[in-house]
Amino acid sequence: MTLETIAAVATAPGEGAVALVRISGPDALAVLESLLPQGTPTPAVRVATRLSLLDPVSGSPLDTAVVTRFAAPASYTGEDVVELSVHGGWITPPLVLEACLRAGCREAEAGEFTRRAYLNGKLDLVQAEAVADVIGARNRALHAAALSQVERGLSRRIGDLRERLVGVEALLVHHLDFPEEDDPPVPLSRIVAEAAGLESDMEILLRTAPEGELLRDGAVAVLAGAPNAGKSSLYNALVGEERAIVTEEPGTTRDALEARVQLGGFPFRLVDTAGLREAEGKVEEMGIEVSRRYLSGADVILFCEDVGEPTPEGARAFLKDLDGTPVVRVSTKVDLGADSSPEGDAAGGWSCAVGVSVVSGEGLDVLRARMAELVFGGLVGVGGSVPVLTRARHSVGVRSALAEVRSFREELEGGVPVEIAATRLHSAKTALEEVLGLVTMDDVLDVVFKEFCVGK
Ligand SMILES: Nc1nc2c(ncn2[C@@H]2O[C@H](COP(=O)(O)OP(=O)(O)OP(=O)(O)O)[C@@H](O)[C@H]2O)c(=O)[nH]1
Ligand SMILES: [Mg+2]
Repeated sequence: MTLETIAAVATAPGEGAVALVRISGPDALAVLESLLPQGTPTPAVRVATRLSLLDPVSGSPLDTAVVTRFAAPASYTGEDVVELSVHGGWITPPLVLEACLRAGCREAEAGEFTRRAYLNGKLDLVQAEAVADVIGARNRALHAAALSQVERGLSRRIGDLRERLVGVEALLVHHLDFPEEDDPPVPLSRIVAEAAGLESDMEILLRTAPEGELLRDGAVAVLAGAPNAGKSSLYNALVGEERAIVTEEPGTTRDALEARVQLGGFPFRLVDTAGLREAEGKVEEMGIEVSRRYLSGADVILFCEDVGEPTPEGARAFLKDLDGTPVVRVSTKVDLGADSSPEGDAAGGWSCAVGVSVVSGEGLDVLRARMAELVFGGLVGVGGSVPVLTRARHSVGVRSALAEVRSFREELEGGVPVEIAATRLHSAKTALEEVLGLVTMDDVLDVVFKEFCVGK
């Protein structure tokens, strides 16, 4: 339990109709009262009350606010909380905050309200992290996953896995209670089967991690192809503004350009690169080297080919070394009417083929949808209903729990004494508890709450 009372402006700075100043801690009500005119009745809990706020020292008017009080433990932080809805803008919110500080509280650190909520058992660690993602999300898919986490979707799933581990432990106890009997009440085979079931459910959850983590970082989509294939034009079309220089001269783009875009609701880092060919000069050579580096780190490649021009051998050669990365064959400039039917031409190592034109806009929606499917296929369509591991911290924990359960099962099958194998179950449980934050070190908390804004 913390004893300090904290305050912060919870809304973003700048002009706005309303701003929220939040106060939390044992002196929250006292701080409020020192801002009210003498004789103002104490506002009732959870009732929006319109009140005049005065400077606690000079008594000069600060603002007229709508005040809502929450009494511990029924508040966001679990402490006494006062929320002052004041006028927005550059002056009022900081002025009211300063008055609160003078009335005896200190300014909150980034994430401190949510940290207190976690420490007071209002949220587990997964939920607390998800609050930051709901606020910070710049794509709908991460927002949906985070919202489901705030609503305990992922916590429940991890909690269920933990419950089942406890269940296996209970079976073990029963098994150990009757060691001499030929036919103990719980046969080893049943315990092995339970453990195997747990393993496969953990694997299913872990399968969401690669895509879930990309929801936060954005998938790297690299535009590549021969010079003049129309890469920069497509880049501009997907970004929605003229970022890259487009000319009819081959070899226009030299440096790689990167932009964050949301395609089909999913986050991408779109990269335009120099056309791939035998370089004609030092600068171009360096540009091509950069292209190659981007290609090797890509989550998806858009290989652009001018529909009217055969791609030179040299340009495609760069793709050979990329095992496993999905490659979309993009036929560009289809408005020029060259006869080709790229659709469905998924043979020859391409993941799929799409024809596009930045002039007519043809094919751009199809391309966006294909990119989303290729990179985020497992998540497309699941919306917020399936729990998704969105952070390395989650997958590290679940993966280590899985490894422990697997070793436990293998040891049982290999004849290792049950009592010894059982320590694995305990470690697995601890790993899941760490994900939920049921057991945590302060340094983990520091990392989690560092990324918050002040006032949350
Ligand atoms: N008609 C038509 N012309 C296009 C289309 N896309 C690109 N172009 C033209 O093709 C030429 C090359 O386009 P860029 O986007 O610069 O091609 P690039 O692949 O980036 O070329 P480099 O940077 O030199 O490798 C320009 O003259 C564009 O106007 C299209 O969809 N339709
Ligand atoms: Mg270019």
